[in-house]
Amino acid sequence: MSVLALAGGVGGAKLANGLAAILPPGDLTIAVNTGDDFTHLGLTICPDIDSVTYALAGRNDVQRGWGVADESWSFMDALRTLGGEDWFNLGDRDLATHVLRTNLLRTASLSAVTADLAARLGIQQAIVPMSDDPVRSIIVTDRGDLAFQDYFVRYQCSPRFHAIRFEGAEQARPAAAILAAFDDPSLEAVILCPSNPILSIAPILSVPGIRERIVARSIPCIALSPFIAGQAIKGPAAKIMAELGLPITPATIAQQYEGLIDGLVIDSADGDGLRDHGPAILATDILMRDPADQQRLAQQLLSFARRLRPTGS
Ligand code: FO1
Repeated sequence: MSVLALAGGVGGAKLANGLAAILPPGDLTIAVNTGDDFTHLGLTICPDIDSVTYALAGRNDVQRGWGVADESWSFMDALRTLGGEDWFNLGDRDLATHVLRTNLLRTASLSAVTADLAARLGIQQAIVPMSDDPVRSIIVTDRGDLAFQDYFVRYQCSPRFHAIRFEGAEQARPAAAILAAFDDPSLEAVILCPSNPILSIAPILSVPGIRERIVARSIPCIALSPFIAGQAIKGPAAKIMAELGLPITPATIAQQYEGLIDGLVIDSADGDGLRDHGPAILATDILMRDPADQQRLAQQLLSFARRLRPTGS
């Protein structure tokens, strides 16, 4: 079964890892959010690409949720001593990725550099930025418009969330490998990973052509809820939904993806309240505690996809 997965940070990386474990490498394309990318200390940082890459390489820090395991922080210590900006943490091992990427980007596209770095780490699956053109997520808050990492890391998501906009999206084109995945007759499912729908998946869908291709498809599109029993599994999704006046329920996820998905995977703790309207529901244990959970969920997801017929067909 050939799959295109749209992924943001931690939740996306976990499911991508599960899918990578059960699908032949050539059958998985992971389209990754680059709205969080920014230039910091002269380096191009692509946090979601890094989360997916480190997870598939088995190098991710499971506790922290971002960066590399067995990390050391000499660079940050030295930077602090020199009075440099220290609100964004770059571990010593992680730093090598950003330095090499920044250097490679002088002569190659982000798609090519991402594929190159993944291959150097022994990854066979296609990890693809949503676009090679710059798209930047800007968070509209009660403290003004904030670049994504300022909102997320510098201010720890404490400003009140009003809206998000995607600078550069109108001019952006989907990365060639994403268009190729959509055009591949063997593509059997599009998966919206259990990433934050507003912060992580919406930027991918903002790239002209991606949403349209999902809507026009003749294959199932399935989303995974990032909520369990009224709580976000990780990150600020619950806080943001509350600030937007939206309940922390699968119905909110179904609403965010209205017109886009045929199926929604939710936690058993959330029941099946969507049975009578909206997408088909698979209720199961969606918490991915370890690689075994990731593979089980990926397997259940693919079986669900096989059973579904796309909207309108
Ligand atoms: N997240 C943090 O909460 N604090 C950090 O200092 C931080 C540093 C960092 C460095 C490299 C990288 O690839 C990711 C990093 N992240 C950090 C994670 C990142 O900001 C977010 O998890 C994503 O942008 C949201 O998906």
